Amino acid sequence: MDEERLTIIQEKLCKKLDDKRYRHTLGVMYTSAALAMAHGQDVKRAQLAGLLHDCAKCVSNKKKVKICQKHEIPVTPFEEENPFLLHAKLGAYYAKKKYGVEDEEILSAICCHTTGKPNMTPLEQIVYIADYIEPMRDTAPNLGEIRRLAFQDLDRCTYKILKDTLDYLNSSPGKIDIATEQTYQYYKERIENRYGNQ
Ligand code: DGI
Ligand code: FE
Ligand code: FE
Repeated sequence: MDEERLTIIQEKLCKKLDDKRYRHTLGVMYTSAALAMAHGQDVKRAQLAGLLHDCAKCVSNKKKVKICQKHEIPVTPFEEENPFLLHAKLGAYYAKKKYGVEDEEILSAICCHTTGKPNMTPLEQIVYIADYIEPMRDTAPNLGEIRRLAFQDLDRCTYKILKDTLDYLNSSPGKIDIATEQTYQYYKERIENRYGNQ
């Protein structure tokens, strides 16, 4: 993958996303690259995954469901009720079909970037984390601590983000996707097994 390919994709995305989303996208791209450097991962692949993670974000919710059904992308009843969640799955589909990405790990990083999933690869964790900490983000609690953790320990950082996301979502009942809950439980156990109960 070369710089030219990244530039071509950026130009295309700039037209598909609103201005704020595009700037967030660039933030996630560079933050993914920085995290890849810190954790000995492939910088260009992290950059490409970060760049494309929200490529389906600016499709209307109604269309998201329709397009998924049309292309036989499975939609759970929870996703049908909360269709914004589908931008991740649909994003992976677009990355493949519209942006020519064939790297399965990049596609899966895009696919799970909103809820996470148990036992993510370092690349998947990097995109999940970069989405939460990129410089334009400023409302989440504990951002300072989470940003520092991101460069030190991917598992502990993933766990902290999931914990804070669940705390935030728990204020509105019936809002938690099973995937988010399962991911949280997985990383909770992983951290406990590593460090003992804390
Ligand atoms: O697309 P972005 O806004 O950049 O970020 P994202 O794809 O991570 O989506 C962020 C939102 O997703 C955030 O407000 C928390 C929400 N989210 C994550 N897991 C769940 C969830 N929302 C619901 N309703 N249920 C979940 O399980
Ligand atoms: Fe997203
Ligand atoms: Fe995002």
